[in-house]
Amino acid sequence: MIEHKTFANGFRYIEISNNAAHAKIALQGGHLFHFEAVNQPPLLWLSKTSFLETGKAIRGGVPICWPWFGKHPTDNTLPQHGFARNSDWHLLTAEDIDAHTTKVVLQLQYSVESLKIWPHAFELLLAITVGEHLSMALTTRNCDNQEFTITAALHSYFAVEDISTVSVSGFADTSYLDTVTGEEHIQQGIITIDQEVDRIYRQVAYPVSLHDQRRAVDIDASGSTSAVVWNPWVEKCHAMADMEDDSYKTMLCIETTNALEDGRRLSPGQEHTLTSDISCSGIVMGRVIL
Ligand code: TA6
Repeated sequence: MIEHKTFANGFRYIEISNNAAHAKIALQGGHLFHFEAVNQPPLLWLSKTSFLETGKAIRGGVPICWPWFGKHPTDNTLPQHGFARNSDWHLLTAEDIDAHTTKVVLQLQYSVESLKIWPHAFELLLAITVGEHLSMALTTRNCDNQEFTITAALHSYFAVEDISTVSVSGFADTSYLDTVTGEEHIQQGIITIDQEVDRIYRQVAYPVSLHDQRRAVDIDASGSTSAVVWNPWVEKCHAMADMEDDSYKTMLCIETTNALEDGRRLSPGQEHTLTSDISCSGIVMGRVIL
């Protein structure tokens, strides 16, 4: 079932329910802000104090960072993570493929406003498939007569039961830029989180997996050789208006990206698709299946 909903403040979203999962997608940002498979706890973390209002970025779910990831490379007055997450997307199609699978395609195209801050003609398509797995595919088309380069992220916030018990596998021996210290490192073994972590991993061999006490979340990707792992920890969390002080304990971002050297240069007419396919194993309502 696909329902079109609007909050009293005008914030519009699509609510999807099928036999496998339940999801909510805001038209602002093409932003998936809820995904919950049947008999599982929510996959995605959403801040209890997140804005769900026009013009304000949502804290949680899967923000689309595009056409630049992080700070703009040359102009600090431009918004962090680009403009796609705060733009109004157009719903192209929404269809139930079968009783367990629903597919939604959203579109963002260049406009007078976008050309003022990023002078390129483009089409961006986001396909979100809600089923036993969650699949997202972000396609960038160069509609310009000159080449352009993008960096991007499917900035996924995962819900975890207790950050102190979380481990992330799949990154061993991978090099990363620690953006907290500016240092380069090689990952030794699994990732655990006991301080602020903000890292861009290079040459990632997907799939990677997030484990907590109640489940394993497997993240596969294509069109990407990079990934970001982020937890703001105590002080940054406290400093953010749209996060509660102890929020860092129940979230971890593992982001499928085109970051650093993994940015993509597109010629006129060329397109690039970044995908993320996310599945869970090992749980039924909190019980680990052996
Ligand atoms: O992906 C990690 C990151 O770039 C962090 O540096 C952190 O600032 C985060 O994204 C959130 O960014 P935002 O602009 O949503 O506050």
